[in-house]
Amino acid sequence: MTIQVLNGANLGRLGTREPEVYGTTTHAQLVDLVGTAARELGMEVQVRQTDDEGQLLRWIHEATDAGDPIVVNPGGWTHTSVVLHDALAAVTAPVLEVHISNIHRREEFRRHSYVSRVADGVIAGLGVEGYVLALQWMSLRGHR
Ligand code: DHK
Repeated sequence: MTIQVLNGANLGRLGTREPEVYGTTTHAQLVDLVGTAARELGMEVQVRQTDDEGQLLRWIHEATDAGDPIVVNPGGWTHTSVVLHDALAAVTAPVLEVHISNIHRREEFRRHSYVSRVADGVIAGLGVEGYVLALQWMSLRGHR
């Protein structure tokens, strides 16, 4: 079993994109952070990012077929994508939704998530450490 950490639109721009909102950790550093945490927890993890919504759907379909748990930060698709909701609705393994920023403290349009309805839990506002916390929860629940 591999935990699939899937990052969506604009998350490849971490580090330089609105650092006051998303911090200064780059996506490459996030991959290292998550990889280190996974090793410490004895888990297999794969971290990927895409700006192509179809690609994100295909990765979700692959994870669904493999029975892999998913940690997903869809970026802006969180607030817009019925197709993302529908893909995640078919996942039987755990799904955690992660946001680096606290989406409830920001613009009104970020308050609604199509993903939360089909996620087991949501972590928002805890920075990139939210991904590590998501892995810890997976580990506590025995998903590794
Ligand atoms: C990332 C984005 O790109 C935004 O579109 C979301 C999320 C919030 C985050 O906080 O990680 O609204």
